[in-house]
Amino acid sequence: MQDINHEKKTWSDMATLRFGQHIIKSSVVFLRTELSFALVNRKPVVPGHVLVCPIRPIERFRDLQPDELIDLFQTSQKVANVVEQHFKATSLTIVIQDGREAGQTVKHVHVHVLPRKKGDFSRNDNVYEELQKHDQETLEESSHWRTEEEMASEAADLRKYFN
Ligand code: AMW
Repeated sequence: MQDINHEKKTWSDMATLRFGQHIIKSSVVFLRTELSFALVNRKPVVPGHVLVCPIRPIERFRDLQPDELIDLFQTSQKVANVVEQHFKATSLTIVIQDGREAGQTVKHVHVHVLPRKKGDFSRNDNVYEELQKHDQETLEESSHWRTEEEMASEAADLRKYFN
């Protein structure tokens, strides 16, 4: 039988983090717990659009163990409060695209947290269309990504809320 606890411990001990196929630099990670981490987005749909992931690089929501699920949602709640405050928003969109047909492109469970403001989209639910579109392969050119410096600077600002 697979030793999930051993596997979780191994992942949480790792110095670098994986986000699906991506290796994530610690400079863009602003919160790390025993089982989860939060990073800034290279192509945010709105300012402050961040991602919260389990450390274990599992693909689907159903693959989360109960303690990973609890940690992921507790971490997402803390992160949501911080980005709402930091980006002077008044609401939040909190989304998981679970599987390819739901728009998931990175095969690693992640919670999208988006600070929302009055009038940020001409039609409120357009946010979902933007989420679906923003990282499609045809649009995924590195020229559209934020620079590492910009991402690291935002992560440093957000990290201060958790010290
Ligand atoms: W999915 O469409 O899989 O629900 O969302 C993937 C998200 O991850 C997108 O918001 C995309 O911009 C973001 N993203 C992809 N690769 C990276 C990366 N290397 N660093 C930061 N954000 C990333």
